[in-house]
Parts: sequence; structure tokens; C-alpha cells
Amino acid sequence: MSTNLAEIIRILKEADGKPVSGEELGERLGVSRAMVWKYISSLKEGGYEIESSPKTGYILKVVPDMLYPEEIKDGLNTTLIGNNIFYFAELESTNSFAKEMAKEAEEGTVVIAESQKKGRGRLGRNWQSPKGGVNLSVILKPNIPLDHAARLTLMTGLAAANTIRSLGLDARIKWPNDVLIKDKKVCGILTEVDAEMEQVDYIIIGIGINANVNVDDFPPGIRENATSLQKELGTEVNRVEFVQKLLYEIEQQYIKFKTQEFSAILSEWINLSDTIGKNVTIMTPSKMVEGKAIGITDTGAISVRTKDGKRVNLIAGRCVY
Ligand code: BT5
Repeated sequence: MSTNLAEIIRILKEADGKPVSGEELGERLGVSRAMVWKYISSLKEGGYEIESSPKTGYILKVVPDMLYPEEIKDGLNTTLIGNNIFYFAELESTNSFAKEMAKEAEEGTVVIAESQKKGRGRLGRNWQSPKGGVNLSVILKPNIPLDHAARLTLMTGLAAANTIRSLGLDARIKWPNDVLIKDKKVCGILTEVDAEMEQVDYIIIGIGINANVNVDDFPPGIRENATSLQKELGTEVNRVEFVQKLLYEIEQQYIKFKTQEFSAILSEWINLSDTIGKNVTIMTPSKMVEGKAIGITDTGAISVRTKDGKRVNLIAGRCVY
């Protein structure tokens, strides 16, 4: 959206339901009334409902349920995450896009798509990303060794769970990267890292949340184990406010990540864990470990006590229970 469009929205919002004349808008923007009319038309095309009367002027009636950067930034309480937001109505994958630009991008840059054609999960799995969901990626550039990267997946899971909990829902975290409500997956996280000499260059954290989506439309095999915020709440969520909260939560956790021992995040994570104490099977490309999940290590690995009493730590894998 151009700055002039954003400025018109800002002025109309400020007017709080009172009409603003085309003349006034034109003067404040330094453009002709005809140009104002063009801007208004393009805002209407973008879903804004604007009432116009030749006598009194323009009134903003409805802001669309779209994750426009201007809407997200209006009320966003962060200093790093979301300073730059790239927005797409549709994209193959926000993680793929973020990866292409990560080297040059500023830390905290966010990529959002209303829907994804090839939303990605881990190990080539897919992520159903219809309109109404929240699909976004955040570019982080922490100065950490590669073997600390898994901590950021846990950190993000915690931020997502806290955001969902703020809606009054009992969100729990399933190791390593899922957020569940009543045992069903509402959010998945895909962390992708680029490193040089064992030192992280950048990390993309991709977050997919079923916000206002109908999970019954998902293919069989996925829909049975999925839920959405809308389904759990019985009403749609305001996605702009939700994303504002999510970015704020990520920033708060990231500040903690950089300034405190990881145990500060880990203890909060464990409080919301759905996995610790359960009998689990962890599958990695090379092995399968069965046993009781007894803890998470300082690097983010799951500790499993196997039947023969051994303690096995696994840094990544698919966790089934
Ligand atoms: C994940 O992988 O859960 C990571 C999902 C990350 C998605 C975000 S969206 C923004 C960013 N851009 C991307 O391209 N990706 C990230 P994994 O743990 O591998 O789980 C994938 C499995 O979850 C699939 O095989 C399905 O069984 C299931 N699944 C797929 N879509 C789902 C959905 N919308 N809700 C619940 N479960 C789903």
C-alpha cells in the first residue's frame, strides 16, 4: 500500500466515523480531489468499506479482515519484530520468500501471506494454508552457535502458545514444534537456519496458525488432528490484533533469549508442555526411540527414558503419542 493510501486510512480512522471531505484529504496529502477519489477507489478494491457522499465527504465504515502491514503496524508494540513487513495476498511459502531475502534483510523483518500455495512443514511435509489463516515468517539474526538454533523453535512455540492462551484457550506445546488445543494441532512452526563455520547467519522462523479457517476442508488424514481458533472460540478472531500480539510475544521471548539464561524460557515452556510425562515415540530419519518423555535439555533436545532405563536425548524428530 502506498504511503498516501495509508495516510488516508489514518485520517479516516482518526475522524472516528465523522466524514472527511475530499477537499480536506486532498489538501492534507497535497494532491488533487480527483487523485483522492482514485485512492479511495483503490482502497475499496482492497476491501475497505468507505461511504462517500458528495456533500459531506468520506467515512470509513469497515476495515477488511486482511493482514495489511499498515493495519498491523497501527498498534504494534514492538521495536524490532515487524519494523519491515512484506505482504502478499498469495505466495508459495513465506519461509521460501524470507530465505531468498534473508542475507540482505534487517533482523526482525516479517513476511506475511494471506494464503500459501506450497506451505511447507518439516522434511518435505506440507502445511495447509488457506485464506483466513496466519502464515508468516520472521527473520532473526542471533549471534549463536548452530547447536543452539533449536532453542528458537521452543521459544517461538512458547510465544505462539501464549498468544493463543491470551484468547482464553488452553493451548499446550507438543515437542518440538506444534501448538495444540485439546490434543489437536492449531499451529506449526518451521525453523530454518543458515550457518557458516557452525555459527548462525540467520534463522527463519515460520509460523502457521489455523485462525479463521474451516479445518473440515482439509484433506482426510489432516483434518481429524487439526483445529482452528475460530472452531475453538465459536467465533472469528481479529487476525490483525492476533498478529500484533504474536509479534509482541515473539519479541518479548527473543529479548529474554538474548539477555537471560535459556532456563528462563525453558521453565515457561515446560509449564505449557503437553509432551513431558507422556509415553512417546520419537522418529528421526535414522532411528526410532520409544519411552517416557522426561525433560528437555538446555539445547532443546527431548530426553526420553527408554524401557531399559537409558536416557536418550534427541534434538529433532517426529514425536508421536
Ligand atoms: C509443521 O511441520 O508443523 C510446520 C508448519 C509451518 C508452517 C509455516 S506457515 C508460514 C511458514 N511458511 C511455510 O512454508 N511454512 C511455515 P510438521 O511438524 O512437519 O507438520 C506437518 C504436518 O502437519 C503435515 O504432514 C500434516 O499432517 C499436518 N498439517 C498440515 N497442515 C496443517 C494445518 N493447517 N493444521 C494442522 N495440521 C496440519
